[in-house]
Formats: sequence, structure tokens, C-alpha cells
Amino acid sequence: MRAQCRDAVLWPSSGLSLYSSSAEPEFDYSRPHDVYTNLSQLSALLPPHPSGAEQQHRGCLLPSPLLVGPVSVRLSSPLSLEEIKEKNPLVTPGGHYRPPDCEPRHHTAIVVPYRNRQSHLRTLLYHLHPFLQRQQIHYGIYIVHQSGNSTFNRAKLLNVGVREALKEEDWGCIFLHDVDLLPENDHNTYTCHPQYPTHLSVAMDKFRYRLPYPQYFGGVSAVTPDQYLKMNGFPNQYWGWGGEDDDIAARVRLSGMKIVRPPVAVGHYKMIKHKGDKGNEQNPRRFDLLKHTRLNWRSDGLNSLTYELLSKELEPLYTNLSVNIGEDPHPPPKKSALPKPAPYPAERPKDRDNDKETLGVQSSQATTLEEGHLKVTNRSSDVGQEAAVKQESV
Ligand code: UD2
Ligand code: MN
Repeated sequence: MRAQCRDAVLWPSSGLSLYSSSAEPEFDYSRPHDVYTNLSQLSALLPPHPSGAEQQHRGCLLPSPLLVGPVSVRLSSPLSLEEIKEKNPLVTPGGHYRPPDCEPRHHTAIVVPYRNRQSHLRTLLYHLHPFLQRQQIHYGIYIVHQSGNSTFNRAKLLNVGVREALKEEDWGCIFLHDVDLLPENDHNTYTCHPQYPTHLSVAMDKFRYRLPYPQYFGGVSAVTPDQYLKMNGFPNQYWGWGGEDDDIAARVRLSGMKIVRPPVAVGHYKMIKHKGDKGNEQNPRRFDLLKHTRLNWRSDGLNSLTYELLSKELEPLYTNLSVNIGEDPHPPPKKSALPKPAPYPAERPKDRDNDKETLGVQSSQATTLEEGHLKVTNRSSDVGQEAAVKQESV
């Protein structure tokens, strides 16, 4: 499939993406490169290249000459961590990397909220390390592991990851990255926009390579430390699946910023197919919480974050942060206390995708509105709530 780029202007001055039909990059996704392409020349620099010291002072070229465009995604039978490490000899303990032959222009921490997704983690590490090395950036990968069995809380784990990563290094950019998403084009650089939060996973296979709705912010996004401070980080109150991504998008707007995105032809991702996790059931309070983002965002976030760091381990391919983030103060009633469920629709297998799928139905309208010069901006929670109403009435 040859993907065309409709939105050639990367960083718009207003609204979401500013579409332009000129200078459209094209990528041939039917002939992807191996994700380890072009890296053997870097390994040759170990032990230090004779002119290494001199070259270190030279800024890395922009764009990186190592980029290849579309890369293949290996989804089946991930290698072991040892095998992945062998393929990435320049990665140092804690999952850090610096280009050996030039001074990097970007310093990016990748923060991954995590619990009990071993094979997804290996798939991500196998893919992301070479992907990022070809971009010639300085990076580190932080896995924020929620310890215990209490309800999962993605956004709070992201807050923890940002805080801990910044304690360690002066990162200029922080990526918030689902463990099951794999970027398919290395021109999708893991760097930040200087002014505005970025949403990277704009075209996922799961949503037929389209943005499901204009304010969609799930999957992979990025902020600078300043942007993160400005929006008071992320909410801590979303326990269980859903809603937190729309809350984060609303915070961007409420704090006077907007979302920027790479072109659709560049922001391709594959999502590893999976079922819902135990301990991350749909959060029944998410629509109610979303109605109150406007009131709550200044008091709930980075400035109200509490947690206990249980351990920090510098693993060969990532830094593992094990953390106790507490428990949902409003846990859903235990199953035995619930009235007998109706046979339908409560048990439908695809239930958890409903928010986005329902919103996906709206996406043609959303796209039209975007193309009609961005009349619809800043409607994250509205869109979420519309979806909620639809969802609840299904
Ligand atoms: C969507 C969003 C995601 C988030 C979520 C709702 C996309 C591509 N992603 O993902 O960003 O907004 O909805 O919360 O639309 N995780 C674990 N262990 C668990 C549960 C979750 O590691 O037991 C982590 C993991 O990094 C995972 C992420 O949390 O990728 C999101 O959870 P999900 O993959 O179950 O949710 P999904 O695919 O519906
Ligand atoms: Mn997922």
C-alpha cells in the first residue's frame, strides 16, 4: 500500500493538523525495510573509532542519514531479552543510548506504563531500540511497573515515569508510550515540538490508519517538561480502562495549548492484538470524571501525585521502576454483589474497544470537519461524552 500524506505541514499555527496538498511525502509500506537496517555501521564504531573523539563534537545531521522510512514489524515469537541485547550492543544499562559518532540534538525519555505484558515488552524493545538508534537521538527507556493487583492506572503511572525520568537526566522530551504499539516509519521522529504536546500514533492499523476522532490522544504522545508542567501533568484519578487519554487531551486545551501531529502518512503504527487485562476493566466513572476535568485539572495531577518507589533497576535494555501507586478509592462492586448480568451486551468480547470504535464511526465527520478548516477544535471531552452517551445507549 502506498500511503499519501495529506497533511504536509507538521506544526500548524492553529487547530489540529493543517492540511496541505502540496509537497506530499509518499511512503511505500508494501516494501518495508528490516528494522535493524543501517545499524551494523554503528556497531563497527565499537571499540572507539579512531576519529571518534573528533566526530563526537559534530552535531548529528538532520534528518539522520540512517533513516529508511517504512520498517517491518515483527509480531510473532519475540526474541529473548538476551538475544535483543546482542542485537543492540551500543545500548547501555538502563536502556540508554547515545549516537557514538555525533553529538545528538535531541534527548528523549520513553515512558511505558506496564504490568504483566512480558511478550509485548520484548516485541517493543526489539523494535524500538534500532528504530530510535537510526534517528540518532540520545534516549532512555523507562518501564513503570505497577506492583500488586489493584486496578491499573495508566495516567498515574505516566506521572510517576515522568517524575522519575527527570530526576535522572535533563530530558528535553518525554514520550508516553503504550507497550503494544510499534511505529512503522522511522521518519516519525521521537522528538518534541517546542511549544505544543504532540500526538504521534495518528494512523494505527487498528483504526484502519486514520485518526479515530480529532482530539484523540491515546497510544503514543509526547511532551516537553515545560508543557507537562503547564498542564499539571496527567490525572491520577482514572483507575481502570479508558477516559484518561481524553482527559489529557482536555488538559492540553485547558492549559492554553493545542495538539500537534505528524502527517498521517508518517504516523503509522501497528498495535499488537490483545484482550483486556485482568485488573484493567473499563472504568465506569470515566464519563463522569471527564465532565469535571475543567474543574479538576489544576488540583489533580503532577501537584497531587503520591507514590512509593519500590525499586529501580538498570536492566540491560530498560530501566525498571516498580511502584506502589495505591488503590482505587472507588473500586467497582465485586462481581458477586452485582445483579445477574443481562446476556447481551455486557459480555461482548470487543467491549473495551467500544469508545474508540464508536468514535471511529464519527471519524468521517471529524475528518470532514478538519478538512473544513478546523472548525472543531478543543472538543476532547465533549467528543468523549458524546461517545459516552452513544456507548451507554448501545
Ligand atoms: C487504548 C489507548 C491507550 C489508553 C487505553 C485506555 C490506543 C492505541 N491506546 O488502549 O493509550 O488510553 O485505551 O486506558 O488507543 N497496560 C499494561 N498492563 C495492563 C493494562 C495496561 O501494561 O494490565 C498498559 C500497556 O502499556 C497498554 C496500556 O496500558 O498498552 C493501555 O492499555 P490497553 O492496551 O489494554 O488499552 P487499549 O489497547 O484499549
Ligand atoms: Mn493496547
